[in-house]
Amino acid sequence: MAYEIYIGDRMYSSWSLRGWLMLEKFSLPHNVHMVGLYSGTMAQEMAHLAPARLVPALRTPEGMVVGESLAIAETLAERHPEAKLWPSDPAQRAAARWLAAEMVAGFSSLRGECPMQLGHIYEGFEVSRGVKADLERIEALFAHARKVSGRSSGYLFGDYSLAEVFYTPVAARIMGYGLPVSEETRAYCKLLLSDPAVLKWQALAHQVSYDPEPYAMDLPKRPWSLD
Ligand SMILES: N[C@@H](CCC(=O)N[C@@H](CS)C(=O)NCC(=O)O)C(=O)O
Repeated sequence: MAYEIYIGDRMYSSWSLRGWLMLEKFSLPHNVHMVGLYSGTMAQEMAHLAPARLVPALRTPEGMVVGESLAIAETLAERHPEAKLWPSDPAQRAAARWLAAEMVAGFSSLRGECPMQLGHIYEGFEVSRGVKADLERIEALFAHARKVSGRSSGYLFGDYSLAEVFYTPVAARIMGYGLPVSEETRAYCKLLLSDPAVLKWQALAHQVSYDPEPYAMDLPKRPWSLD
């Protein structure tokens, strides 16, 4: 029996990426359903999942529908304790939940000004005060996570957890717009984005093209690379 995960796009939908990673990275069997995020058919294609109306949305093997990334994450973590979606240690688990919750609720400048895209690296992006403040906050949260876990590099809590799921699209924004962060944060972003699951997602993203390109910026760009 498999989960059904509804997503909208691979190149641009950060929430879709999170919803899929929660299943893919923890080896939870799933089928992917793509709905028309940019074609105007999404509402109709998701009507049977109401009141879920955004991507990602999850349907469990028994038919229960869950919307909202954090609710999906908690549902999966509760149903699959053996998969260790959250860290086992209570203090680390609390910190991981904090990071995920703050991601869902915050960083509005970064999210608004640097839409996730996995296609290319923009050059010359001018960092606003708001984006700078969001980056500083993200790095403060990473520092807190590392203090709690005692891990100075690699995944924040030692093993891959939902914290990584929630921050992978943040890493894509940092790398995709060449945003100024510490070497440690850059190394962490590269770790998240070189994950085989993310590379698989990114390769599939390139199979779809849009005209005009969503969220295109009038800036020079170069091919995607983590160098
Ligand atoms: N708070 C939601 C956000 C989900 C979300 O905004 N998804 C976007 C796609 S990235 C969406 O469905 N947009 C369609 C719309 O707003 O009509 C979550 O955590 O899952």
